[in-house]
Amino acid sequence: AEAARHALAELDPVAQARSQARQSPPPRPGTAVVPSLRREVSDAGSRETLPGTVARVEGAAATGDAAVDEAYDGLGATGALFRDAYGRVAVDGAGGLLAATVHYGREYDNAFWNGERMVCGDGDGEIFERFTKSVTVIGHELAHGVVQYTAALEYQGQAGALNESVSDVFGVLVEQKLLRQEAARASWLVGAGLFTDQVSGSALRSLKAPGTAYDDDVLGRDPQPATMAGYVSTQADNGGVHINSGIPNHAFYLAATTLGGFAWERAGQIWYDTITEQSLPVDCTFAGFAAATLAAADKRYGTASPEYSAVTDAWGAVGIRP
Ligand code: ASN
Ligand code: ZN
Repeated sequence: AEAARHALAELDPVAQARSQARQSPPPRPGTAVVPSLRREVSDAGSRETLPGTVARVEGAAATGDAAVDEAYDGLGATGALFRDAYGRVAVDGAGGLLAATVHYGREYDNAFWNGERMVCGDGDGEIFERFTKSVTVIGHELAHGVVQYTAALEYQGQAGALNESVSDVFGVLVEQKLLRQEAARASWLVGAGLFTDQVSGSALRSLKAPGTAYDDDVLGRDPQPATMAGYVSTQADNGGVHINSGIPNHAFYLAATTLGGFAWERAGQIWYDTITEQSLPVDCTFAGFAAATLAAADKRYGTASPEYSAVTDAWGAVGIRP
């Protein structure tokens, strides 16, 4: 946690922009300028009313409220991934606000994207700690926003599981880039550190080993399958969107670890190209998404590339034929 906090401070895009401004001469006319991110964190004061009261805006000093400051740093790390790896400025891709509300509700055991902002509860202290503790969760919620503005996958069935999976993928990539972790060294966990020590579990989900993130008396066992052999047909959870997401999650993990190096660079680029350039139908199936990742890999790297092979093999390994 200390290392992550240090890394967050180091990679703070505002601090980076300021130090670059000090070190380098002003850009000549016609030179591209990297647009800066605009963050805004509000405080719901334990009510369930949004957006709440603005607590910290871009460039303002830390407040001392851990949830506010963690949200601010997590918005920065997420904004930095999308901008610096993929050239996307903010969630809307047009330099809009990166917005969050914290201290939502009383003992609220979740975080979500409401169509405009990330919203985080403080947790009940029995099962969950505050949700801002996990930068992967912050990345996950904001990635729901990116999907809303791009592929707009409906939140139902396989398309919903893809929506969830894309959020998990970019959630873990936010952390991996922040910590500059190579694929082979990363935890591939979403929501590590959210459970209290009363829960038997390490995280909400694992892309490396879906189905193993927790096994607890109260919560039960992590229900995620890693392959189509374990696909769960259910009406619950919008048709199992948080369950079957394990399958495309694991395909991403396999592609990224086969390629090696930094997962946000080639595997992440292919997934980003897929949601932004492949005109996915809103009711996209797993097979349709797999085919689109291959089309994206072909477009950027060609069919003879290691990238194309790694993605092909990854979908095969989880039992999906594009
Ligand atoms: N934390 C959940 C998610 O972002 C909330 C939800 O189910 N909408 O997927
Ligand atoms: Zn989600």
